Amino acid sequence: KSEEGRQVAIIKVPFGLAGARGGAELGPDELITAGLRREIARLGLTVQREVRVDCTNMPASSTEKSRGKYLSEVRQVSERVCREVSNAVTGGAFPLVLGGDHSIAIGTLAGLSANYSKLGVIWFDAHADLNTEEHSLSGNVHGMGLAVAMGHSSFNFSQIPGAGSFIDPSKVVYIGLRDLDDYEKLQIRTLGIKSYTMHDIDRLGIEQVIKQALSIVGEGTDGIHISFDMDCLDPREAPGVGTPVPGGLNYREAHFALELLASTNRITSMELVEVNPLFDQNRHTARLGVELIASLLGKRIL
Ligand code: B3U
Ligand code: MN
Ligand code: MN
Repeated sequence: KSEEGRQVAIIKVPFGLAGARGGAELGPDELITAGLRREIARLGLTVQREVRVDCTNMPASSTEKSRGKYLSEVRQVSERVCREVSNAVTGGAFPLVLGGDHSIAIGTLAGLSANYSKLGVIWFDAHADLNTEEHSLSGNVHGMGLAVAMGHSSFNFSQIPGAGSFIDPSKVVYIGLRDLDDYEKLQIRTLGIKSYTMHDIDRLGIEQVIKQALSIVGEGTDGIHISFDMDCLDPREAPGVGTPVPGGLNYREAHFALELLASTNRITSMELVEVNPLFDQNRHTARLGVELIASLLGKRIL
């Protein structure tokens, strides 16, 4: 794939009902205001389209009995995100999905799985997002996205119109974990999901972590998706998130990680989620989000 003329599809998903506290629905506009389109233009890339997924006027289904909060809203948004992501891929553009809380990954992964028969996923997050409605202690669906996409939830991923097959746990790698529920720890072991916790990053260094991660998601896959939850970063770097957890990635680790990924020319999509302007200062977190997207899209220092 040549850098020349690469097309990007910006897919904004202003949805925040599935997070722990409101505000993530303001994320996409905040990222645009922070200069995302200018950064993309500077890289010589073209924005093929910018779409805003409608996240309003969704009547909740009254009959549904579930411990997952706002599950029917998440379902509707997932269907719309799936459609837009799928359209972007078939239209030859790089899908760049802007959240929104992390539940929007359900739709992103549905749309990608329709187009890639074997998708690799690198999940940057303080959390594993591996809860199910039955096991979640919070009921917040943003903590369940990967479980849904792997088919471990009663939220039926395959019922999303256009969705492909479930995400294969052996092709998922976590980076930045440091806040896990007991059930999630058990699931990571049972499913054998490769995890680079903050402990591993301290021990190996971020370069080694990325190299190892790439050897896993890069082998036998026809696409690699980066799901980037801004709370993977240390709250000192990114205060504007819904659920900050101390001890995260620092500025240089995050940029270096995404630069290394970009240099492989193998990344086929990205989503950046959980920017929450209500807890930010001076748009700091959104600006960092824009910078990190630029690194993943190929921005270099020299
Ligand atoms: N694991 C907890 C906390 C959490 C997950 N994702 C975020 N927070 N952002 C839960 O609610 O499932
Ligand atoms: Mn997350
Ligand atoms: Mn998180």
